[in-house]
Amino acid sequence: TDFATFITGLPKAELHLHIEGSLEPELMFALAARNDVAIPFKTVDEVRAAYSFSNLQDFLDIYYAGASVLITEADFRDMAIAYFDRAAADGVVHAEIFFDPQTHTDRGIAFDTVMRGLLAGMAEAEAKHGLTSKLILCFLRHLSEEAAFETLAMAEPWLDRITGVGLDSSEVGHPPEKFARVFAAARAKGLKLVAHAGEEGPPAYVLQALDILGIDRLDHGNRSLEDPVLTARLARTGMTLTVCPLSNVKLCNVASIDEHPIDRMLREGLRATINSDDPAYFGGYIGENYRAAAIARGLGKPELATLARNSFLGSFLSDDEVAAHL
Ligand code: ES4
Ligand code: ZN
Repeated sequence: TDFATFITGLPKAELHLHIEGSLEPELMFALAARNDVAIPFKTVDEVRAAYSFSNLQDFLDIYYAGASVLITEADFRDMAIAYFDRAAADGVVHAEIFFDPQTHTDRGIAFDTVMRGLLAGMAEAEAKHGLTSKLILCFLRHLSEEAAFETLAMAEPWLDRITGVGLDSSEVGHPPEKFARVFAAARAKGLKLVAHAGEEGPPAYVLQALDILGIDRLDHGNRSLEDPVLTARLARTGMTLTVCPLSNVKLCNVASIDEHPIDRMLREGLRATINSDDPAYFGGYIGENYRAAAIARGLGKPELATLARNSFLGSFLSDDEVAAHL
């Protein structure tokens, strides 16, 4: 349709994408065979049937199991190229992608293997599609502060190729304040700071991410809407929210896409963006997230253009690079 063509044709940045969450079942099977890794599924259909979640932890258990097929540099490169090809087809011209090194280093995969593979995929995406990208290293919040510091130390030789650090995995019970010191250390190294907050956790976690971690960008942030003072502050300060509509539906953070608050976020003056989070698990890449949200919440072309514009304003590109995309 005309609407779908408009969305695809809108140049956009993707700011909330876990690269391990882009691993499609077909590639998971291919890598399992290539590496002789056992997975608890016989067919691709069986895998997809298992992708029914009632909360974040349900999903995370399957997501970490899926990542076990990633062994070699070529595996990380192939996964990244598959994502960038798909993103480019949806009109993504810039992507700031999360990776979870602890998911791999804890299985005995070298940090350098992960980096070399992802960087090879990123270079290929730029050559093939003109799609630029940046890396954001996420600490797993269900693990310790000490483990996060060890991960930051492993990243040290690569810091010129890592734009920022983030915080993901199980939110409730692992508040941002647990990572205050490692975020301060990352800031001192010149890294940008982002954190998942207000996905399942309360508005108080968003406040901690702002006031204790000092984040530059807020991942999800949905539950901020429960606190009018916080909402007004996020709007006033121009904080970018990386919202993921289909993720919110699949993880039961909203009852259905028809009740997604993306339009309310825009009306409240929040700098909201639309992103895919873990597209292989949540049923759609960024274009499908724009389409589903637009149809469900009656977003028109001006709102869609605002969302795409917000994605560049909220990116970690330089002011000149942002201006070139607007
Ligand atoms: C994630 Cl949706 C989501 N939330 C928290 N952590 C994650 N890791 C991958 N996807
Ligand atoms: Zn996420």
